[in-house]
Amino acid sequence: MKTPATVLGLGAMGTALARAFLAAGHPTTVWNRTPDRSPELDDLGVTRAKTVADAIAASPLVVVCLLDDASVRDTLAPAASELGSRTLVNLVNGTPEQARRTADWTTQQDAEYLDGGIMAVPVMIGGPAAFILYSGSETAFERHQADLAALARPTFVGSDPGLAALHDLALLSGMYGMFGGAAHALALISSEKVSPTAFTAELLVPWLTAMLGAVSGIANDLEYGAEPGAAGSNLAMQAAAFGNLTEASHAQGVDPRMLIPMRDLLDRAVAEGHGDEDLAATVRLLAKD
Ligand code: FVH
Repeated sequence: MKTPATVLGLGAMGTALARAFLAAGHPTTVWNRTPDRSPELDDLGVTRAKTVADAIAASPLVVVCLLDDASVRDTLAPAASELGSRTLVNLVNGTPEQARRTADWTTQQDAEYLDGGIMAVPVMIGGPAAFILYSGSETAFERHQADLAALARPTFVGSDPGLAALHDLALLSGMYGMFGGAAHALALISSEKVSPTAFTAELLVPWLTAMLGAVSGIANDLEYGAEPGAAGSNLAMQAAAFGNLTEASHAQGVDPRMLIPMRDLLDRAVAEGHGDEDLAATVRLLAKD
């Protein structure tokens, strides 16, 4: 028999997680603050617990997928005595500090703790592109790795419980930078009679895809140092050209707010003597704050 699993929280993500456990044959118990949410799970054979304590008692593997850190604390505290000898997997978005605090609290309840960062949207859960980052108890990860694979590809990033959140937030930072840049690009292109869909498919996506290669170059520079003469696009040149982005945005009636922080960072890098270096210099400036 597959390991019984409990899911606390039936929002969009918790529902997808419960559905994936059921699809993989895990006896699945759920609890949600608002009862009877996601009725479609009933036909799939889910067991609904009336209380958090009953839900935790039903399974050795307990997955929490609530809104935020405060809702996790409020939900688990009254049922703390049920946690002993179980593995608590916290997939709620949070900070490394919150993860470490919840890990300490969970260990005090004689339970094992894994923190997780879901790198997927609900529709991707159970599919090949989804992955979930885990940190915390390596023993618990090894014990439940096959069970957790029902949700998404499990990737262990270290025994410090804060590491999954750190990786998660770093990946989301990259994602929001891309979305912010794409939002500005689309605002700029929409200031003239240009088709946003054609622009995106034919130009923006291929351009961003090509530029992803440059990110690996930045990482190599950070880890191994710059290759001599490698700065083919030095920062002084980039800072000089960047003014055109903001000036043209104003002229087209587009708010340049997404671009200002990058412009300021490039200007600072040049002012501090890094004009002949590449973008790794901007990472070093950010990391010094
Ligand atoms: N959905 C997504 O695209 C992202 C993908 C990456 C990971 N995130 C994180 O997953 C957590 C849950 O997100 P969600 O999408 O399931 O969120 P909602 O659909 O808004 O559901 C929220 C659930 O939390 C329950 N809840 C809220 N506050 C409390 C509380 N004080 N006590 C107990 N439960 C609470 C809520 O219950 P109800 O409103 O139905 O009664 C839902 O079950 C989240 O950390 C994302 O950042 C998702």
